[in-house]
Order: sequence, then structure tokens, then C-alpha cells
Amino acid sequence: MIPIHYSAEVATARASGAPIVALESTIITHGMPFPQNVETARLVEADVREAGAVPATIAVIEGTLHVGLEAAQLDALGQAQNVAKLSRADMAACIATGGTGATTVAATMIAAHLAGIHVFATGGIGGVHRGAEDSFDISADLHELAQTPVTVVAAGAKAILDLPKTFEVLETLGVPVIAYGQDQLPAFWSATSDMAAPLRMDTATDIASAQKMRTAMGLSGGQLVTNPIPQAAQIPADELQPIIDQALQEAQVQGISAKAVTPFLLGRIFELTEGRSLTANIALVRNNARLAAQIASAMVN
Ligand code: PSU
Ligand code: MN
Repeated sequence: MIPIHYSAEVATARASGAPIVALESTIITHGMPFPQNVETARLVEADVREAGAVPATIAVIEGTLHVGLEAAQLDALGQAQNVAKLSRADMAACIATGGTGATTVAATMIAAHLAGIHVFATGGIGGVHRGAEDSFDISADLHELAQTPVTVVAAGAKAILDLPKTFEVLETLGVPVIAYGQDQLPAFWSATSDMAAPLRMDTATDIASAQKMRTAMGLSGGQLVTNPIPQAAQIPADELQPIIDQALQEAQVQGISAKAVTPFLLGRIFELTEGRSLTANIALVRNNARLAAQIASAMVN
């Protein structure tokens, strides 16, 4: 038996077949500083509700897989120290041993699928790190997209990564990468890039239909919907590039590796941009939550 607990709101939505959007918790514990992390998590939940769906923020708390967090649990998670960052490799062990952990994109997809939720909103997925030819650091998020049938709405892969290699791997793994409403792939803090999107869709209905067709055809896996950050909130790529390079350089000098890499880089970029990266990150997550709610609604219709 898997110890799953649904929040009151999510339990009601499941019973009535209402649209639900899964939300991850690593962005809260490892992706943003307190108190903006908790404020953002609350805003994102409100955005999902306003767009006509029910939010299910996912985390493991003392050995129970929570699908939907009560307000007090969200607050506590946002301030907790030493919370594990869970992915496919360690999620079951955390639950089995009574641990507490935040779920990454990969772990949130697994939980969403267990709970019968088809759509999930986040900021940016993990991917192929720069220098992966030496470090072999490729996020488990990519393999999860290839095997678990959940549509993930993100602003692309985080621009700290090697974006061309990330999209090559997604193609190899057979993951549909859909740009929403434009021909180029977005690049997390920037709305566009010089990479052409493999697929483009302009409506939530099309995105929902494509996921349903995959399932009907017996194709495993989900879809990555890349939703550009709103223009007004973006940071131009050429402005950010030197800062990303500096953060990457510092990570190398300090020997940061494995799960610590992404949180370290996001934290340094936050400091080096004097908070602008966080403001942009908040705007893009909220934008993704709204689109995910529309897709979830289209899926139940
Ligand atoms: N989106 C954000 N901030 C984040 C993340 C996503 O805006 O911190 C998290 C997600 O949980 C994603 C993880 O799965 O970063 C990637 O970590 P890694 O590169 O170690 O796989
Ligand atoms: Mn990694």
C-alpha cells in the first residue's frame, strides 16, 4: 500500500472529476528563498483556481505522499531545513523510511500519475548540464517525460543548462516538445531563443488532444509544453549570459555536484541579478499554472 493523502480540496475534485493541476515542491524548498517561496506557492495555487482547476501541490511529509497540501503544511515546508530533494531514484525510499522530501519534476510526475492527474505546472525542467560530457549530469526529469503520461507545462528548460543538448535528448527519448503560441523555444528567463520548436500549438485543446492520442496509441510518456515567460517579465538572454557563466564558474571552483548544482546556480543567479531572476521566475511559474489549468480543463471535456 502506498501511503497517499489527498488534501480536502483535491479529494473533492477527484470525486467529481474536476480538473486538477499538479504542482511540485522542490521549487519551494530548493528553488526559491523564504519567504518568496511560500508566497509564490500560494499565488500559483490561486492562479490555478482562478483559471478553473484545483491545485495539488505534491510533497512527501513524514513518509506520506501528500497530493495537495493544506496551507499550514505549505508554510512549514517553505521554512523547513534539510528537506530531501526527491526524484525517481529516492522517492520510494523516502516514503518507506518515514522521511520528508520535496518532489522534483520527475517525482511530481510519478505522484501525479499515481493520483490520476494528467497535467502539471512548474518553472523549468531539469536537463543536460553544461559539461555533461564529463560530469554525465543529465536530469532524471528527461527520462520521466519519456515514460510517465503527464503533460508538463514549463518555460522551457532552465537556461543554466545546455539547451541544445537538452532538446536533442528529449527528441531521442521520443518526448513531444511543444512551444505554446510561437515558433521558437523559450529559454526560461527569456521568451525566445534561436532554437526552432519541434512542435507548435496555439490552444489548450490541441495540447490536451495530443496527450490523449499518445495514450490511445499506447505510446508511453508525457509531453513538454514550453510556455514563454510574459514579455514584460523576461530578462534578455545576452544580459543574463555573463551572470550564468560566472555562476557556473563558481560552481566548478567550489566543486558543487549532483543534486546541489541546480539549487546553487539558481541561488547565485538570484544574488548576482539582485533578485531580478526571482521576479522573472515567479512570473513564469504563474503563467505556466494558468495554461496548465486550461489544459487540465480541456482534458476532462
Ligand atoms: N523550476 C524552477 N525552479 C526549480 C525547479 C524547477 O523554476 O528549482 C526544480 C524542479 O524540481 C526540477 C529541478 O526537477 O529543479 C531540476 O533539478 P536537477 O537539475 O538536479 O535535476
Ligand atoms: Mn543532476
